[in-house]
Formats: sequence, structure tokens, C-alpha cells
Amino acid sequence: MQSACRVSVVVLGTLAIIHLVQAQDQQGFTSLDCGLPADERSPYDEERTGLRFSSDTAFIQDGKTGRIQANRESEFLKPYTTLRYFPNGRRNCYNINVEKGRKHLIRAYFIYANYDGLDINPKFDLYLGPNLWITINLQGKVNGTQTEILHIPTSNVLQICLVKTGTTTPFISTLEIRPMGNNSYITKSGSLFLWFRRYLTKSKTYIRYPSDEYDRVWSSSLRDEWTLVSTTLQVNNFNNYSLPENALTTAATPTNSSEPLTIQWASNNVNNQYYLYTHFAEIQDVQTNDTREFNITWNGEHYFGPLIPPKFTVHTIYSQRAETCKGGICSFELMRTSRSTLPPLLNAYEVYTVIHFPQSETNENDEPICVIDVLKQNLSSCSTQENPRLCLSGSCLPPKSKPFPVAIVASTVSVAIIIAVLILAFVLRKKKPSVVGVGYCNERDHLALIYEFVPNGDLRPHLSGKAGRSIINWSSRLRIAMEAASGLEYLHTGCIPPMVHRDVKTTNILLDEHFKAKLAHFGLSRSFPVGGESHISTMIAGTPGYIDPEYYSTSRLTEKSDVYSFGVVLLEIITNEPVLDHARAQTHITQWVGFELNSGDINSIMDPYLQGDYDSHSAWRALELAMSCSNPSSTRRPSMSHVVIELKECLASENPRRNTSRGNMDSPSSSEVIMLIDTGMFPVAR
Ligand SMILES: *[C@@H]1O[C@H](CO)[C@@H](O)[C@H](O)[C@H]1NC(C)=O
Ligand SMILES: *[C@@H]1O[C@H](CO)[C@@H](O)[C@H](O)[C@H]1NC(C)=O
Ligand SMILES: *[C@@H]1O[C@H](CO)[C@@H](O)[C@H](O)[C@H]1NC(C)=O
Ligand SMILES: *[C@@H]1O[C@H](CO)[C@@H](O)[C@H](O)[C@H]1NC(C)=O
Ligand SMILES: *[C@@H]1O[C@H](CO)[C@@H](O)[C@H](O)[C@H]1NC(C)=O
Ligand SMILES: *[C@@H]1O[C@H](CO)[C@@H](O)[C@H](O)[C@H]1NC(C)=O
Ligand SMILES: CC(=O)N[C@H]1CO[C@H](CO)[C@@H](O)[C@@H]1O
Repeated sequence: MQSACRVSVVVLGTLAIIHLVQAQDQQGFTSLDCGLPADERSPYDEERTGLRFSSDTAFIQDGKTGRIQANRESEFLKPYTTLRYFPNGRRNCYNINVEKGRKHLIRAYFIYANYDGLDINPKFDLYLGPNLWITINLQGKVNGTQTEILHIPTSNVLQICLVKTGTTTPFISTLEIRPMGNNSYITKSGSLFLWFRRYLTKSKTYIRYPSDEYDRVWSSSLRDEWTLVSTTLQVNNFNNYSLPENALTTAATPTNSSEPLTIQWASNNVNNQYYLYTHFAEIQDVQTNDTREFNITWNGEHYFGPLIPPKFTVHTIYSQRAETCKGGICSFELMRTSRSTLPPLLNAYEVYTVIHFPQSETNENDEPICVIDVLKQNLSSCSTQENPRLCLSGSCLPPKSKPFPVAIVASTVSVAIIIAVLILAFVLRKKKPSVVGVGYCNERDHLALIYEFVPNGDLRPHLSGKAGRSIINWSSRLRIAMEAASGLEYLHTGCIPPMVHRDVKTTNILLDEHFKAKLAHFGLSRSFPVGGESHISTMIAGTPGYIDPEYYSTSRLTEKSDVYSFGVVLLEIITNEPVLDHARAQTHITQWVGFELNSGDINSIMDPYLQGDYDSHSAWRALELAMSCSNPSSTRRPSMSHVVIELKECLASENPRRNTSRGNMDSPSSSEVIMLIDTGMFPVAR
């Protein structure tokens, strides 16, 4: 009797020690109990999970602390009962240190529970640095909501911002950041936005830390048409996903063993790109005369298989690339093969969508890229002399309509060759002016074209009025944009092989004596093989702020990268705002415009120098065009041909107005505003 007692005491003691060790092994975890009152102890170990939560006061200056309605406190773990809310300022940010380059799970909880007694569900935006993460909408979320991403920060400081977008007050309950291993959840580009993470079991309990060393939260799920299988034996969870063992000791099989095991959900956006992670372990004692083998299909197409789940050992099947769903329904099916005697089985699964955070998270002291382009500099120094207009090389076709002045140097040319070309250009200009009659070029690899003298310099000072330059009016701006767009269209469609400019920016748009626009500086341009590939992989080059984020993250260059840069230029032409401004809450111009658009007031977006002298229809249309050009997803950007057509139509609608008197300015309708704003994606509960 005596000894039995001693044994159980020892066992309890051991358990307690294990728990303590785990509670301390939260290396790199940040667990913020937002709004924890100063008079309460911080940090503290949350009782159920052992997670060490601390107050958020060291990470944010502003905001007030609140506590959910008292009668609901018992429904939530302690960290979720207090919150911080932000009645003042549009944008309030947490700054949290992380390990740059390492994958992190980043999660935030929002439990409203009528903390303010107003009983109005708030709606606001959550940003990761300059990038929109998600719109948080508490409507219908009586138990609160949460959002989670797997993301590799590009800076050692992660900025998480709450942005007021309407009349309600942003708030946050907890912020949870966990460093992860590098060899799991790998995407071709972008970060992962969690849709659901489930383990298949009957019980209603969720799994998280300490069972899950990364503190992923696994909710339970079992459909009526499934049968639960479970084991009391240990399941080997040794792979790069470090799954919690207790999420693997249960699994589902279809009750009717001839039926497939199907997981379906509605996709609210046809462009959603999914990554799936499915986790299998054979946990039944399969007899030697039995076989469990199945194929996996994704939207009816073969995805993987045949698969025989390894015995009591986890096997993870993951997407190597993003998958899309047809017709708004995503369907994932496990179907037994003909030789299988047992139905398919699934232990746990995770579904994510790709989320892009295109704007750099880094601050001034930590500039990401700076491309110093000697070739370009040397070419541009030419433009101060009398410039010969000359075509030497390449294999451009004669332009369809008006010749477009082009200066091209392929990126592989050495500086010496360029100098030689320049000299040759001057010689040829003197001797044989007919050669410089523009338009087409023919040569194997790479040489140069040089453009004419442009007395009005580049576009930038004409927007800012700096350096004594005149400020150009709205219709001239539209015309300049249209002419520059035509130049790009010509590069993309008129040249064989097609060219990508790669450095489209306002300072590369030059204005001649009649303010006619010329696209210049082809120092970074690349040609494409005719036919064949849709993209080329290249080193990233361009100018910060104008670089296509998709090209930046994938190194895959297409002509749509120019469309992105052109969109940024068009935004500059419209707003006269700097492309990157670290003093501005929304560092990048696309973010700033996106943010201002929420107010629906075009006057706050348009360049004040224009003094309201523009037709709001053409202004909205140009703005809409600029935003679609600078869409983070290249497939959603228009072609330059489309851009040219749109700008011509803008110009056509603006010109008649200029001949009549001013004053019939209409205010934008709210439907126009809504069209411009990408509503993003919300996790849907099933
Ligand atoms: C993950 O990869 C990044 C970049 O390769 C590296 O800097 C970092 O140290 C890695 N982290 C871990 C935990 O392996
Ligand atoms: C909120 O939580 C309670 C208790 O867990 C549950 O019964 C209820 O269905 C939940 N409501 C919603 C809308 O999820
Ligand atoms: C984890 O991933 C790396 C890289 O893909 C691979 O070399 C390694 O074998 C994996 N480890 C396990 C345990 O699967
Ligand atoms: C099981 O599924 C098969 C194929 O769908 C069907 O023919 C059969 O009637 C089902 N059996 C039961 C008992 O529902
Ligand atoms: C395999 O053998 C077991 C018992 O020996 C039997 O119950 C089961 O039906 C057999 N399965 C098949 C597919 O023959
Ligand atoms: C399973 O997949 C394999 C490989 O693609 C294929 O040969 C086989 O026909 C499939 N079996 C079933 C039942 O779909
Ligand atoms: C080779 C050469 O002449 N390079 C010149 C290119 O232009 C830069 C700046 O104008 C000069 O510093 C280089 O010497």
C-alpha cells in the first residue's frame, strides 16, 4: 500500500516536470495577451496550454484596454478575455521582433463579446506592414474570429497594424507568433493563409500546444457518412511537419466502403490558389490478406496515388504548387483502387490559400534591393548632347503606325560595347542619316537605339512643379500616359522577339518640345524567345517601388511586369504622391491609394495641383485602370493594348469637357468605389 502510493506520487511528479519543461520550451514564441491590465501579473502561464502569455504594453503605445462582457468570460481561456481597442488614430501597429528569413505562424484572435456595451460588431482591416492581410468583420461571429498565416518575414521586425475603415473601433484579443521549421509548407510564391486545419475524430476538443510543438490549432471534425477508427498505440510522427501525435491516433473511413472519402468546400473566389496538406497513417491492424490502397483526386483529376498509408507512421501528401478550383467548389477525394480490400483512410488535413504581401516589409535602414545600372547611366548621359535618332540593332518590325523612339540595350552587353555603339551611332548619323529614319532594327544579339533630344526632360518634375517645371493639366497627363503606354504596347507586341522594358518609371518617360512622351532607358530590357515560354527567369532588376512583386518573388519575368510598373506610374500621374514614402502610414503608393479609396472621396486621391480641374469619370476610370495594372497578381492585370484603349477612351471623355465650361463635376457613386476594392478572402466556416 505504502509503495503503491509512492509510485503514484512519483508519476504525478514526473508529469508535472514534463509539463514544466514543455511550458518553458516555447523558444521564439510571442504570445501577447492584448489589453492585459497593468495591475495583473505578466507574464503568466495559461493553465490549459501552459503557454506563457505576456501583456502587449511593451509592443504598442496607443489604444485602451477592455474586457469582454463578464458573463461570457468563462467561455474563453484567460488570454482571450481582455483586449486592446483603438478609438484614436486610423492605423495602430504592433512591432514584434522575429527572425528574418524564417517561416513563422502568425495568428491573431478577435473576441468582441460586447466588451464596449454597444453591441455593434466591428469591422476593420488588419495589415502586415504595408500589406493588407484581411478585413476583420465580426458580424455573425458571436464567438469571435481569428486569422492565421504562415509567412517568412523579410525584416527582423514584424509590423501588425489595425486600420480603422469605417465607423467601428478596431480591437484585438491576442497575437500569437511561432517560429516554424523551414522544410514544410513550402510554396512557389507567396505566403499561406489558413482556411482550415482538422483532425478527424468524434470528440469536440481541439489540439494545440503543447501537443503541437508549433502551436497549430487543430479542430475536430467527423462527418455523418464516415466511420471513426482509432488506436491506443503510438504513431510515429517523424517528418518535417512535426504533427501532434494525438491528431494521428484517430482517422476516418467512409462508412460505405465502396464510396470515396470526400472533402468539399465552396471557394468564394475563382482566383484562390490552394495548397493542401493531408496526413495519413495506417492505424488499423491490417491482416496480411487485406490491402488499403487508394488514389487521391483533386477536382476530379488524379492528384496522387496509389497510396498505401504506412503502418503507424505518418505520411504527408502536400501540394507542390498552387491548385485552383473550378466552378466555385473545391473537392478532394480518396478513392480505393480495385485491388484494395479496405476503404480509404484520412487522419488529418490542412487547407491554405496563397496570400501575397507584395510590398517590402523592410524599413529605411534595411533597403531590400538597389539596382545600380551603369548601362543605363551611360546611355542617359547622351541625352544632354544632341541625340541622333538611330536604329542599329535588334530585330524590331517597323512600327504599325507612328514610329516609336526607342533606346535598347540588352542586359548582357558590356559597357565597352555600348560606348562603341554610341560612337558608331554618331558616325552613322553624320554619314547616313537615312539609316536613322526609326523604326526597325536587325541584329543577332544586342545593340542600341538612341532617341532624340528631349528639351522638356522627364515627367517627374512636371508633376511636382520642381526645378521650375510647369505643372501639366489632367488631359495632358492622360495623353502622356497614353503615349507612354503605346510605347510599351509596341515593345510587347510590335517587336520580334517581344521586349520587356523592366524599368518603367516616371523618370524614364521623357517629354519633347511639344510635351509628347517618349519612353526611354532600355538598359534593363530583355527580349523573349518567340513562341515557346511565357516567361523567362532572370535576376531581379528594376527600381524599388516599381518592381512587380510577383516577378520579385518568383524571378519569372513577363510583359505583365511592365504593366505593374506602368500602373505605379499612372498612380503617380494621378496623385503626384511619392511611390515609396516611409513617413506615410501606407508606404507604397498602391497601398496609399487603396487606403484612400476606402473613403470613396476622389478629391483626397487626385493631385491637389490639379485643383479639381478634371472630369471625375475620366479620373475614376484612370484610377481604376491604374489599380488593375498594379494588381499583385499578374494574371489579373490588363495587357498594354487594353491599357492604351482605356486611356484613349478616358482622353476622349475628358476632351469635350475641356471645350465646355467647368463646373459640371459629378461626385463618384459608391458603386464605382466598391468596384475598385478587392475584398480579399475570408475563411469560411463549414
Ligand atoms: C530557414 O531558412 C532561412 C533562409 O534560408 C535561414 O536563414 C534560416 O536560418 C532557416 N531557419 C531554420 C530554422 O532552419
Ligand atoms: C458559440 O459557442 C457556443 C459554445 O461553444 C456554441 O454552442 C455556439 O454554437 C457557437 N456559436 C457560433 C455562431 O459559432
Ligand atoms: C525534411 O525536408 C528536407 C528537405 O526537403 C529533407 O531533406 C529531409 O529528408 C526531410 N526530413 C524528414 C524527416 O522527412
Ligand atoms: C454503397 O455505395 C455503393 C456505390 O455508391 C452503392 O451502390 C451501395 O448501394 C451503397 N451501399 C449502401 C449500404 O448504402
Ligand atoms: C482476411 O482474413 C480475415 C480473417 O482471417 C477475414 O475476416 C477477412 O474477411 C479476410 N479478408 C479478405 C479480403 O479475404
Ligand atoms: C489509381 O491511379 C493509378 C495511377 O494514376 C491508375 O493507374 C489507376 O487506374 C487508378 N485507380 C483507380 C481505381 O482510379
Ligand atoms: C565605361 C564608362 O564610361 N562608364 C561611365 C558610365 O557613366 C558613369 C556615370 O556617368 C561614369 O562614372 C562611368 O565612368
